[in-house]
Amino acid sequence: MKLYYAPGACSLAPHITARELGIPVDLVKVDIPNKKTEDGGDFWAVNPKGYVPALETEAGEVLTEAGIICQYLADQRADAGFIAPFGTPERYRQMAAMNFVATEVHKQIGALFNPALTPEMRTVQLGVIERRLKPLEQSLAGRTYAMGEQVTVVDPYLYTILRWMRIHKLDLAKWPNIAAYMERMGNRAKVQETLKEEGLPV
Ligand SMILES: N[C@@H](CCC(=O)N[C@@H](CS)C(=O)NCC(=O)O)C(=O)O
Repeated sequence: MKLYYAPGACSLAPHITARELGIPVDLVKVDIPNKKTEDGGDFWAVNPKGYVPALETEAGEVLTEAGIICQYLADQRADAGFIAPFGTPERYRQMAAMNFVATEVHKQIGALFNPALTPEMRTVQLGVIERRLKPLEQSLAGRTYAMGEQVTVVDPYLYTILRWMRIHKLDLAKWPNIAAYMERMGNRAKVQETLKEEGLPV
């Protein structure tokens, strides 16, 4: 399988997922602004949406959307306990959490990367982020991982996006449960291996 990624981007989520599960993936780095793969290929031809991550499966199909790629990878190792079986209440809880990360955390924190963001819009956006982090902070109280005591498919995605808080200089001190969660995730051996592989600070 080939994972198209950019260091530190949301593609880090499926990359961590693959590592956690021992699934070998060939990494293909993408120059996002120029839509070129590292070997000079046209990334538009891989993903017409122009963004990472994209996963080319063994069957040659290209899957996109970070949360879906993470679930696809986890389903390849269904017996690892990283994802609940389809049709179970727990799977729907995990899917709801993945959707929350995708639409309410990823897209809201990701909006801060927009270079055209005015100071006024940044303030508005920070308010939205604050409202999304509040229930997250509450849900992490007394929990080791996003869904409970066991690490699941939700964690690589949540961790990847919350890592961006540091880039945007958003202080995690006011979110002690989130800060502790980030430390726990960051200390996982497979997470550290993945960060090193992408050339990111551990
Ligand atoms: N809906 C997509 C969004 C992916 C996304 O925003 N990727 C960013 C990096 S984190 C990117 O490649 N952006 C470049 C672009 O949109 O042109 C997903 O959930 O995977």
